[in-house]
This record gives sequence, C-alpha cells and structure tokens, in this order.
Amino acid sequence: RLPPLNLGTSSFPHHRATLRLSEKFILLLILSAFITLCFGAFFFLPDSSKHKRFDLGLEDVLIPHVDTSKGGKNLGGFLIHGQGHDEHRHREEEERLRNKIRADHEKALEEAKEKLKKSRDEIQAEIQTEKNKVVQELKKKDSKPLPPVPLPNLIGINSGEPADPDIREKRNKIKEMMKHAWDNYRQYGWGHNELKPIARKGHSTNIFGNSQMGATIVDALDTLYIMGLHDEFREGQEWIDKNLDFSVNSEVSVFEVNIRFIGGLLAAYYLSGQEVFKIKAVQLAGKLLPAFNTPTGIPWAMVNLKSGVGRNWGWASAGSSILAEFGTLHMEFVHLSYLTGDPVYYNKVMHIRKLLQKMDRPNGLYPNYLNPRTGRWGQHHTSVGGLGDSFYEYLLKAWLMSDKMDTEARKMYDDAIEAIEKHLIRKSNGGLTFIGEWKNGHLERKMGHLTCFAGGMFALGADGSRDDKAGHYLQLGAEIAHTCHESYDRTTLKLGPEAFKFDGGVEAVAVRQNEKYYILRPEVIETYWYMWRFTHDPKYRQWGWEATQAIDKYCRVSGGFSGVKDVYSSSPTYDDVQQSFFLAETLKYLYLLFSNDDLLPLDNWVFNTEAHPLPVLHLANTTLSGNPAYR
Ligand code: DMJ
Repeated sequence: RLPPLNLGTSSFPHHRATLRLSEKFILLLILSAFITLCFGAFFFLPDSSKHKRFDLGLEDVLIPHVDTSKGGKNLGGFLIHGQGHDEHRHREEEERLRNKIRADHEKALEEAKEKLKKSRDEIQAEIQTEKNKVVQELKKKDSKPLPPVPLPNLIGINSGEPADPDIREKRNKIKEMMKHAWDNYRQYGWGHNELKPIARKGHSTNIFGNSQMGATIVDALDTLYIMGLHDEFREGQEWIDKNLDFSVNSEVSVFEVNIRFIGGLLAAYYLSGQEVFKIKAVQLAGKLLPAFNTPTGIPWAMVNLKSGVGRNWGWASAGSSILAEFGTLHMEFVHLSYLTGDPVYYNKVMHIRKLLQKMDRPNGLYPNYLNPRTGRWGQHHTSVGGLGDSFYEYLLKAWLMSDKMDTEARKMYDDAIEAIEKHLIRKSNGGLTFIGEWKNGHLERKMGHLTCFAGGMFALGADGSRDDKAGHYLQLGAEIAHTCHESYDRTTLKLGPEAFKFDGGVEAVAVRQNEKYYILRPEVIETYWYMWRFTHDPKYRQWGWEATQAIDKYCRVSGGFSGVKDVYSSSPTYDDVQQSFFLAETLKYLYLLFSNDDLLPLDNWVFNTEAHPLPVLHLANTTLSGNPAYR
C-alpha cells in the first residue's frame, strides 16, 4: 500500500521524499505510455495525404463495399463517406463513377486512334520537336561562358589562288569533287555520320557509337571553309548549333572523336572565329575526360558519353590501350587548356607522356599495346602504320605547335625515329625504301597505306633534327613518297592498296585479297603535299593529279564517292562508304597541293592527324601548368 500523497508541505520530510519519488515515477510512466501511443498512431495509421489519389474516383469505388447504412465507420483511417445515406443513393453514385471511368477510357482510346492515324513522318516530327526542346534545355545548362583568350596569330587564311591557269583548273576540279561529296551527303545522309553513296543513305561504324553525330559535317567544315564553300559551311554550322548533342547514351572511340570532332571543331573555330565551335569542342572534351579514370591514367579506347564508363577494344592484346590512340590527344588537349584556361586537359596528356618516358622500350621501340590497369606493355609489336602511326606524328607536332619550345617532345621524337630507322626501315632488292613492322623479334616486310604518312612526317621534322640531319630526313621523306607512289602505280586503277609487301620477289604490291582495297585514304597524298611544300618538285603535283583522276574515275558514283574493293581489278566493286576523312583530309591535301604556299603556311599552322589545321601557340607569357616549356 502506498502512503497517502502529501501534496503540500510535510512535517515528515522522509515520507515526503518517498511520496515525491513514487509520484514522479507514476507520472513518468503515464507520460511515456502516452508518447508511445502517439508514436504508434503516427507511424501505423495510414497517411491521409495518400488518399488524395482516390479523389479521381477510386475512393468512391470503395464506398459500395462498405455497409454504411449501419452508420459511418473509420476503417484503418479511411473515413467512409455517406454515413446515413441509403443504398439507392450509392447505386446512383456507383453508376456515375462507372460512366466517368468509361468516358475516360473512351477518350484515351480516341486519342490513341488519332495518334495512329498520323503518318510516321508526323510522329517522328513530334518526337523531334520534343527532343529539340530537351536539347535546348541542356544547351542552356551546358554553355558556361568561357574566359576571353587572346587569339593566336592567325596568318594565311586566304584564298591561296594560284596564278597558273592550269593549276587553277586542277584546283577547281578538286573543289568540284568536294561539292559532289558534300551535296550528296547533304541530300542522302544529312546528320548521319557518313554516307553510303550507292544505297544513298546514312552510314556509321562503331567508332562513332550508335548515334547520329554528323561526323562528316564536323570533319568537312574546315575544308569547306578553305575552299571558299561558305554557304555549305554555314549549313554545317547551323546543323552543329542546333543538333550536335553529346549527352547521348553512346559508346565512342576516344581517339576518333578527338581527332575528327574536337580537331574539326577547333579548326573551324580558329578559321571562322565562330564561338559555337569552341563551345561544342569544350563540351565534348568534358565528355571524354572520364575515359582517363584508369589506375594508370592511360585512357580507355572507348567511353560512353553519357555514363562515362570506359573500356578497351576486345581485339587488343591483353586488354591493352593502343599507342596511336592514347598518344594522339596532345595537340587538341593543349588547345583546349589554352582556350578554357583549365589545365585539366593539358595535365592529362602530360601525364601520359611522363609515364611513357619512364618505361623501358625494347630496342628503343614503343610497342603498340599498353595495359591501362597494370601500366605494362602488351605484345611487342611496333608499327609506324596502324596502331602506332600518329603517336610519333604528335611528338613532332607537339614541338612544332609549341613554337619549338616543347623540347622534351622533340627529344622523344628524335629518339623514337632513330630506333625506327635502325630496326624498321629497309631497302628492297629493287631499291625501294620501306618501313616494315616489328613483330615479336622479327621484321615483317610489309608496309601499310597508313604508314605512307611518314614520308611527310620525316620531311616536316627535318628542320631541327638532331645532329643537323635535315638533308637526310628530307631524303628519307622523298624515298617513302616514291615507294608509296609505286604502290599506286603498280595497280590497275592507279590507286594504292591497303598494304603491300617487299618479300619473295614482290615489291610494293598487295598479295592477300583482303589487303587490296582502297577506302579513299589520304596518307599518300598527304606525303605528296608536304614534299611539295618543302621541295617544290613538280613531280609531287603530277602524282597528286594522277591520284585525283583515278579517284574521280573509279571511286566517283552519282551518289558521292565510294571506296573500291580491289585496286588490281579492272572491274572493281564498291564498298559503298564515303568516309568522313575523304572530305577532311584527302580532298583538303589535294586542294592545298594545288594552292599557293601562303594558304595556311607551315610555320604558323600544324595539321592534326585528321588534317585539321591548328595554329602554333606562342605561349611565352601563358602558363599551362607543369611544363617549363610553357612557362
Ligand atoms: C584518319 O582518320 C587519320 O588520318 C588517322 O590518323 C588514321 N587514318 C585515317 C585515314 O586513313
């Protein structure tokens, strides 16, 4: 039994304390029970806000299931309407709701039927409008203003019109070919990556991912500009402004997107001064950056533009990245840092260079494969053609583009070329100089069409070469040009095969059937152009003209230009692809070959590996973080 409560002052202090304690205890007990109850009610009773959904009718549909004639009930929090209403009233209510639901369904059906009546084109147009809205929104979000940067000295953006009428005529012919390629792409492949000139529809390959990124438009822009095809240039610009969108769920080649898109956009920006190209280039570069998130900083070959997930080609040795891919980013990335003031791009490519510098090289040669997880070389294959080529080109061009300040790049180039000359360059029995490929300790006496660019590279690097061997390298360039011309001249169509051998009595001729194709590639013409600029030997213009005529005769079809499957066959079949590099490179180099040298002089412009001209940067007063050459 509890002692009586003493709520007033007590003369029994001990008792008073005991009573107070018990009193507090009871009060506390009541209070905690009350709080528990409140919490229970709060968490376990249904949320009345959710019942709003039932306002559309479902709520009322519930009503007939409850016998409300016996008075209103609160069932699990649903306060059932209609307390005291009779059954008749509810039937009416039920009927009304059924009608409402029926009417809603019919309306939806009608709308669906209307949609189906629309033509495919109308539906597509509606989808496109919606898409455009989203693109515009994204555009607003993406286009952060870039800092104003003083433009480098842009010398030699002129017509380059030759005085000689014969040369002018040839140049006009090349311009006409460009127009034919562009007009047909415009008509049949607009917005697609490339054109199928025979099927007359769009074409794409996995390097561009699965979306329509208008690769031909971006790749062709600067050629159009140089040729004075300004209406076409403006059409391209408009398409890029309105449609080129990089927030797409598409897995692209980092290298191809860099050389064709970023290179193409940057060149278009420098030539025309139109900001849209710079903005697009920077947006796209941002999408490539996640590819560098590997344990070594050597980027993946491919990246998904939306998710940023990267991976390597399944065919590459031991999950490796490819030398010619991760080694062909420098020029564009240095320009990106220059134009944005953000060193992130510059740091990425310098990191790759530092890593390569530290590595052992078998016989001083760079293998084509490097694993981005382990930082170790894959198979010991070395090539100046496919898989290796533009890595060497970019070492030389990094030096040229830095106004010859980046001496580290020049040294790496000189070292690499010395090893290449020693181990890969040979003379055939018939006296043709060729560049073979190194495969697991032996030299394969085969040269690719791609390797033919090296003639131009040797000539371009002659000035400034170690031990003043300028004459030697110019001569080497001339010999490669000669060999590659032979590879064209020894075919039926006077167009070069993809690869040719110097073995077993065969010289500069393709042996395997699957190496006899010509896909409108530029490398041989590129070398003719460089050799022309450095020597002015008329044979280079003559060889360039032979190639122009052969392309026009055998690759031209009414819907554009196509590659051919066998250059040794007098009745060739077409591959039905008009490659974007045909407009970016092949026709540009041909046009420049028949133009005056003051159009894009080589002292002021450096052409990226897709023939997009970028100006030399005189960075004496600009800091691009890290490299003393740039301080
Ligand atoms: C072009 O995309 C570039 O020149 C690249 O460096 C290699 N090959 C193609 C054209 O053949």
